[in-house]
Amino acid sequence: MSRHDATSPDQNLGGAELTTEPHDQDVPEAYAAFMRQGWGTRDLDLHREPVADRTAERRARIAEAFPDERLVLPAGTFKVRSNDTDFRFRADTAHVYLCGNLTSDAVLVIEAGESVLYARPRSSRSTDEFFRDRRYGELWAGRRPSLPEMSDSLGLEVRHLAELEERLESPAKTRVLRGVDGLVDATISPDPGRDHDFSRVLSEMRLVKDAWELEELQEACDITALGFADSVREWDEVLRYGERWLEGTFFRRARAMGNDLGYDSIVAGGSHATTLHWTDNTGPVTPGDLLLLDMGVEGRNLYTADVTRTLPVDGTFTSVQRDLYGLVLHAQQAGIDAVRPGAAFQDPHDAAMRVLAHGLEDLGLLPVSAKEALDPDSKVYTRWTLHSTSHMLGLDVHDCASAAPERYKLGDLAEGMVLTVEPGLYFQEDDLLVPEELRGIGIRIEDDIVVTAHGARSLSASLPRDPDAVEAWMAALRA
Ligand SMILES: [Mn+2]
Repeated sequence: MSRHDATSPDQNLGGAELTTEPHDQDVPEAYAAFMRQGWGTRDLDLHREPVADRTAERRARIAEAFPDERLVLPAGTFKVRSNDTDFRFRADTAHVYLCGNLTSDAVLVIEAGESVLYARPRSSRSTDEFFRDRRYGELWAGRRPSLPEMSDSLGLEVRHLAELEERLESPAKTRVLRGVDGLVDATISPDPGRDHDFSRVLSEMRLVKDAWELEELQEACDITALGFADSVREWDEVLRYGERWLEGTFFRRARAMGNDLGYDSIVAGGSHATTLHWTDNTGPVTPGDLLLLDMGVEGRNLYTADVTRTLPVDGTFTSVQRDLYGLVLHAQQAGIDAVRPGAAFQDPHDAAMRVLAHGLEDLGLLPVSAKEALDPDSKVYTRWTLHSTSHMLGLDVHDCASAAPERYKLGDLAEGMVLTVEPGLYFQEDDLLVPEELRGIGIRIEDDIVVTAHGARSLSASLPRDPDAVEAWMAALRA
């Protein structure tokens, strides 16, 4: 069985085919034979992963939802960036949620009350893989944990990946989390209805976070706050090199204390802020402008923050900037105030949009009254607010994306859910319907809010939002 994944055609299962390059040196048999001998043993010092105490209960829950079925959840594999250069591997969210494994190519199988992780073992010294394979060889890519080491650190049975094919080919009613591993997808014939249902339940079981997950999200927010502070501390370099410097500064903090970024940072100076997902980050940072920073650290256990601040490049807001910023802040606070158990998921959005629509009416921009604009059949104010106010947050930045509408978008909030509240105002540079002084201004303020027993708590409150506090914070960091 060889891997036939569109993104990585030369992958292989169990080392049957080596991942090599045309410029690699020839390997005469004398060299290969010499390489295979004379190696000692060296264990990896792995601790038991904290998630290992939680995954058995999670697996029991998903098994209960689909009794008498085989559930298959791949970790996924590498994606090529260019030729033989891959993007850094990041395991699939549902896979991580259910077994905690972070290594590539592994596949979790849950069936009849038992779970097995099929994983790629440590490179054997009896084949050429360890010194010749660029993607999986130990001397190229590092030492993978052995199967017993994996089993100890994750707290479940682990078998060789080469045994997976036989397991998947034995008859059973099977559901697969599709779109993660091309080989697994190709091995099991699709049943769109059943597989969609599986994906939906996997999303819905992550809607409510437990205490440990909330701690992980808090830590991600705390590291994110440090990354924002790093950015302001380096303001002279930011002015010199522009958006690119900030992207690098935040990434350094994300790597130093977390796993990675939860998503590509949005570093948007001036009118770039009116592009909602400006991730080119190639522009200047210009005095007199605003700078929109939407950045989040993914922690070591892959929970991510998602925070936005809009800062005055000069350290102080102009009066026009301050007025608009105040309007967005007022809208955001109205949204946060609407977060409580039993409220509709849409309530924070509706609360924030009421404030923004009335603010736009006060600015004389709406072609109709705010009341009329807020009618679901009109929504004309959305020309300047563009996006929804909230999304779930967790292991994915847009978490639980496959949940049924009635459990998420059209559902109610419950204690333990974590969502963003992030209204914005965006006046495009070429928008002839707004006064010239507003064109090219984009403002968004975003915090990560956990639904508590009686209300809400912000996980990102350590970063100032109030305009006076923002100015004081910037001044202190730049001093
Ligand atoms: Mn967001």
